[in-house]
Amino acid sequence: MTDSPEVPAGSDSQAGSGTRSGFVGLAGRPNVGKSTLVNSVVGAKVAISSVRPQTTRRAIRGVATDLEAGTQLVLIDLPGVQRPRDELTSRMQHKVEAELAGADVALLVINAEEGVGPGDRFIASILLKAREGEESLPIICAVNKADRLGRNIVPVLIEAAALEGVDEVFPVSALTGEGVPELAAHLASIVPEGPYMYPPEDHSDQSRELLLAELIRGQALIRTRDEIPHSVEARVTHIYHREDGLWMVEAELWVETDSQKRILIGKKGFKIGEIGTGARKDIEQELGGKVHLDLQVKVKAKWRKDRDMLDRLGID
Ligand SMILES: Nc1nc2c(ncn2[C@@H]2O[C@H](COP(=O)(O)OP(=O)(O)OP(=O)(O)O)[C@@H](O)[C@H]2O)c(=O)[nH]1
Ligand SMILES: [Mg+2]
Repeated sequence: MTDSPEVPAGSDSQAGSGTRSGFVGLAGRPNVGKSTLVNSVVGAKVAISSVRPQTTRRAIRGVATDLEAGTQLVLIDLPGVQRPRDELTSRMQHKVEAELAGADVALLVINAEEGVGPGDRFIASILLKAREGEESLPIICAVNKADRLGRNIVPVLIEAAALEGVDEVFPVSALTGEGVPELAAHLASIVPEGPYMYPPEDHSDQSRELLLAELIRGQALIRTRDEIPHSVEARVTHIYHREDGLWMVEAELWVETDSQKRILIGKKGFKIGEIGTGARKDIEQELGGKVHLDLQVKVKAKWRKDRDMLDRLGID
């Protein structure tokens, strides 16, 4: 996606003269805070985050445009990388490699609290491999969760800078926003010159159905434990804006077994009620109006291993 440097910026008829715009692929172990960082740079909840590893399943693009500076970052929030275990995990990993191959900048995210470990080195090596195909791919490292360490972060910054291929290191806290503007400004300064790739008012490339489904899945993730979070998928089947202004949203939550379904529904429907209420609030925020959410729990045995199902869910 990197434009050839010989082409002068804005040389086509598009508005874009003097602007910079590019794709930033985020790579990192599960749970280091990639999605939280994307939301922080974008300034809106475009990607769900949770304490569960492997929260992100699809590559989601968050768009951050600074009209004053004339820059647009398209942040690709990727699933956390780890050894493939099943069809879902292995698809997620392939997605990461494919997206990185097309990125203008790779952003390696590390958890400051845990320091640089073998998993981070493995991912750094994937980035180096991606760079082989694209000579100029800069590799920037964000050492996240800086709020947890204070000044003790310095040794981690040094370890990160020593990783092969890493060009620059930034301490950040995606949660408090500390260090994020500096990181974003640096990224904006190194993406290629060229016109914006998304309308400046956009925050995300996801369809409304997908974004709302993710908000529902996010609530299911934070309110369940053990094997449930990995087995849950959400789908929005219908969105309808009634004349009286009420949004009607119909959605399904999928699990793989009857016992998971019982857990998700809970005693007297308590759990699903809690998930529904939380999701409704998130959806109201997103749609900017009152919402009626109709949420059904369904058993779809082995959906995570079913290629057709993964295709239909857009996890490719
Ligand atoms: N203290 C602190 N917690 C953070 C920070 N950034 C993220 N977190 C927390 O870390 C957890 C994981 O965040 P996510 O953004 O879901 O992580 P991720 O890297 O996208 O995870 P996967 O999608 O599973 O790969 C959540 O509980 C976040 O609230 C940070 O800067 N400081
Ligand atoms: Mg994530």
